[in-house]
Amino acid sequence: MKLESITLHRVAMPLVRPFETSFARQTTRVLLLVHVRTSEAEGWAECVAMEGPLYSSEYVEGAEHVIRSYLAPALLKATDVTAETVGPLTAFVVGHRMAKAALEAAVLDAQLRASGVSFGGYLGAVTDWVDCGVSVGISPDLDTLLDEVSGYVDEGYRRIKLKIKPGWDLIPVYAVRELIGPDMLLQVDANTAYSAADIAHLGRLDPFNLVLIEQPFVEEDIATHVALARAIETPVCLDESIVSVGVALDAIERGATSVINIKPGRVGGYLESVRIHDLCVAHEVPVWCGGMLETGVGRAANVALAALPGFILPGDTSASSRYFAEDLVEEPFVLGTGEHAGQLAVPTGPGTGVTVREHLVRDWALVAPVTLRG
Ligand code: NPQ
Ligand code: MG
Repeated sequence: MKLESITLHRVAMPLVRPFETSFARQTTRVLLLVHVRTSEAEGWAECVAMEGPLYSSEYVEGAEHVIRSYLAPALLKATDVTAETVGPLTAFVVGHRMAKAALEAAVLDAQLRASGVSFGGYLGAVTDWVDCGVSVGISPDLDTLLDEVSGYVDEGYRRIKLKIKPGWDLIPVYAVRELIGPDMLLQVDANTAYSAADIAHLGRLDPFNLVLIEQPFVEEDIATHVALARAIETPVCLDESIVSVGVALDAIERGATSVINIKPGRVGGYLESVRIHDLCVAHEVPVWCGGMLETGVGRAANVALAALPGFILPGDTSASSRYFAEDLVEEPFVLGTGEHAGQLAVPTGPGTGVTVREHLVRDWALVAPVTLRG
């Protein structure tokens, strides 16, 4: 395909409740949407970078800048752009995986719409419904936390993930385990808030029968994750550290991670996500799909990815209503009922299968859109 233009939209959406992690408290999701026009069809994608460089080094204005100055010019001057060529064409730029992933996903959406294939069909989905978990922020107090968790359990979520940090760990985990009972899946995510000195303390989570502990130490520190994995019973799962299939292989071989969280933005796209998925299947490492407070645009693609066979744990693929009162797409993600309680249906239409409500993109824009042409 020939890529004719790339339009960047910076949008702000209020969250239904503040979302607090060990690194930030967010009340609004500021996000970047990428809209491409090609010789064949149009495509949309969402860049998962946060407003500020707090989860990773990428952030919305940085992603816009690297797309405008480096990535878009390389793609707009190429004669044949497909999802498969976006990676090679942008490989000269070091890092900036979230920006690259958004471009690749937008091109993939256009290409699949042109050929009438869904994301799930293209990526290799094997199920029509995926199991959903929910990520629960750090609360001002225990009562608020338990109220929030009860609400999610009532909604049908199949797994609870608690955000933890030093000073907010054993007590909330104990209280939530008491509330939800011994059988419900429960896991924790520290977003790098601990250090090697906390290994014995983290071992005190073992009695709570957690599915996993996610990313306790800084992303570059594989060795301390190896030490933790040897010292405690709870499986260790890396998120921030896993930025490519190569790092995933290294972390698996070293015993730093026995479960992997795949976030397409973090690893540079859906194609790299499938490569990590395939690696994990070969090594019998369970995977699950992470979340970055996506609108329906990014959520649709994530739900399709989560339908691949290695995704055996429920993901952070929650319903749209977990984060937003109103979604940016005409088909908000709503949890199923009956046998599909706690699940989301994998979209079946061409591309992501969702339709962007462009008037909302205009109404919620923070700045005028920018269109780049060759
Ligand atoms: C995680 N996500 O797994 C992240 C991190 C995260 C669903 O827990 C704004 C945008 C705020 C993206 C806060 C979940 C965010 C964000 C946390 C991502 O580590
Ligand atoms: Mg995480």
